[in-house]
Amino acid sequence: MRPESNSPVSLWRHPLKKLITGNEAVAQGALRAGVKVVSGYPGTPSTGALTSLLVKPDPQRHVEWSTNEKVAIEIAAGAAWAGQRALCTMKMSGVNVAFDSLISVAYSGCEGALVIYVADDPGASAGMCEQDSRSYALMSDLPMFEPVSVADAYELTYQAFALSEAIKGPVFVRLVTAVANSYAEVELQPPDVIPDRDPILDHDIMRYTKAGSTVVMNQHHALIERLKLADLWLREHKVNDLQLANQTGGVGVIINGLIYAYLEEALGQLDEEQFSRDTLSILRLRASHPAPEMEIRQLLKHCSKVVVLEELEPHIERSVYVHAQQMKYQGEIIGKLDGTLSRVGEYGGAQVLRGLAAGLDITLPEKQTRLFDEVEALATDRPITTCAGCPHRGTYMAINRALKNLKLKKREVMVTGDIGCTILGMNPPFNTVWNEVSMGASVSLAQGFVHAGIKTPVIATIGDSTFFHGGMPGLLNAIQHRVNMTLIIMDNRWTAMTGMQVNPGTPLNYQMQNDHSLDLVELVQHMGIEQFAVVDPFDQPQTIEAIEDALQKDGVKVIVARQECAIQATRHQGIKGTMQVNAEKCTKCKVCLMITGCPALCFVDGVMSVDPAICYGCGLCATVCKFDALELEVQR
Ligand SMILES: Cc1ncc(C[n+]2csc(CCOP(=O)(O)OP(=O)(O)O)c2C)c(N)n1
Ligand code: SF4
Ligand code: SF4
Repeated sequence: MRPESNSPVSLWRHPLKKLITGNEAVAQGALRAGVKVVSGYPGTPSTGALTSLLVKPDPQRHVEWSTNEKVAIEIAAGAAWAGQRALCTMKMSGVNVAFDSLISVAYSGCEGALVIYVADDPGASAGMCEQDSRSYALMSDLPMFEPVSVADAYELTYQAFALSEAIKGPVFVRLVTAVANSYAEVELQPPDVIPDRDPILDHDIMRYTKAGSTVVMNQHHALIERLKLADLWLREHKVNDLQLANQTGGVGVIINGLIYAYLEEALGQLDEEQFSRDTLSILRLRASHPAPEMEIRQLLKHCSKVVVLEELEPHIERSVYVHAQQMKYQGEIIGKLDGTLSRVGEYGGAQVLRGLAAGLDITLPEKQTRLFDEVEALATDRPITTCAGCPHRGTYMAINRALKNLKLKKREVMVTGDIGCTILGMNPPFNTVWNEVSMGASVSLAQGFVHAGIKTPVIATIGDSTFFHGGMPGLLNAIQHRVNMTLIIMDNRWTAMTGMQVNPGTPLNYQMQNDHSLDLVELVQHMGIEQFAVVDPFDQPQTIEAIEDALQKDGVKVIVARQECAIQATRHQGIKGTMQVNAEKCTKCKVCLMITGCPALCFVDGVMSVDPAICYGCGLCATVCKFDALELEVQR
């Protein structure tokens, strides 16, 4: 890609070695490509890419956290339609949100560059579905790069911009958690200057609307043609690599993305007397879509067995079967569809080794596989808890107390949950929340439970960012259909779980320059709700009363439980204070610990104490001590 600008020349003229993460590598690749507009919504493991671009704002580049991924992709598409280079970032769940627009944008293509960075999470370390976003590349006929390493993420993001402009269509870059979060030293090239392009105003309704079947079908044809062009471009730029063994009739391995990094390790584990490296052919994919037809066919022609090594869904494997069928291939295809490998979980050396061993007819000693299985098992269970001083603790304590006061059993009252730190109300000691689906789903799920005929109160709980992202349409629906439910919006002013990004309700002094802050309370109370209250979850009597009140009334009731996230509040203002245990008054009943579950409370050797290093001074523990044994030393 060549600079086309007379904008200020960067002082950075020589390659620079830097230790960066995979996320930062995507950001650096985009900077190198002269990206002008960047939008995204936070989500582990993708968040770091956009965050790193916010560190040093450049007046020529617009970078923002958008309200949700659909908004983000529409912003990036608008910029790319106007001829600029745009990047949009999200985690895999975000593609589900963005896809309604993305498929339409894919049909229209773009004039500038549109690169979509998506981070998948095989192994579900971030706690959502093990979604394979390659399915979206297939569904939308968009090319997808799959970098193998941090350095590759840098290189291929840069290439993605070039490919997008070459074919005039959006391009995906997909990382997995292990690449997004790894660190490596990468040689960064001086960035291209941002092209000084006049924005295009293209009034082409045949391209940019879906008005009529002819329009849509023409766009569909064009989309398919762009994918063919992408195939040629990828071959021309040698993105994928086929190494055929000297002899025919051996084993061929097709391997994509990060797991290529495990190939050498796995080969090293095999007994060299049982196979010869010279008979092994390898097709290494750094772009899995479009699957490289020519190379796959060459490999099939050359080998009597083909092993397909890919995490999650057998996408490449299926396309190998299609080509094999068309070529009347007589050999064997080994992967997931024959049951050798699993569609579940992150792949490492173990799975690569299993696949290779099956292809090479080598029986692995049981010890070798068991060791890997044990490592996998170790990685499964991790308890999660809220921080000391978390305001959500106060909300869940108040819900539980209000139910008790109304003589309702917890098991009889449906409390729907949502994404974010708010979901931690599902865990002991609260055990309040029953379910979690997707951003905003708590509000509409609750309505389904009401319509199902539940006679006890139905409560929905949601965080502020999640409410802005996807909860608002659900609330509008509840208001329109006059559903008897209580919505509790836990407004901690930040998008906390993903690392404290701003959202529309974050106070003005933390928003980007020129941005606004929206008052969630103002917004919601004018929506036509039967009952509305704003409470401080650290004020237990006030919060309990508001919840009890709401649960006894009909209609849509909304309570905003507002108190800043303790982590952010500590950063900005320091802790509120430190709780002390008065040993003379403490009866060692442990009620404070059992009700709050606060990690700052410790009961060791028969003595209750508070860890001053993590206590925030929220005061919640003191509200449940009947003996006034907890005394707050105020510090602010
Ligand atoms: C579609 C989608 N996008 C992004 C995420 C990642 N994500 C998980 S929790 C969360 C933040 C929730 O923030 P908020 O609702 O304010 O609750 P808090 O964590 O602050 O309590 C986000 C963005 C996701 N799970 N799904
Ligand atoms: S990060 Fe903030 S909102 Fe999340 S658990 Fe900790 S205190 Fe609560
Ligand atoms: S005041 Fe009590 S509940 Fe609050 S952070 Fe300190 S120990 Fe935990």
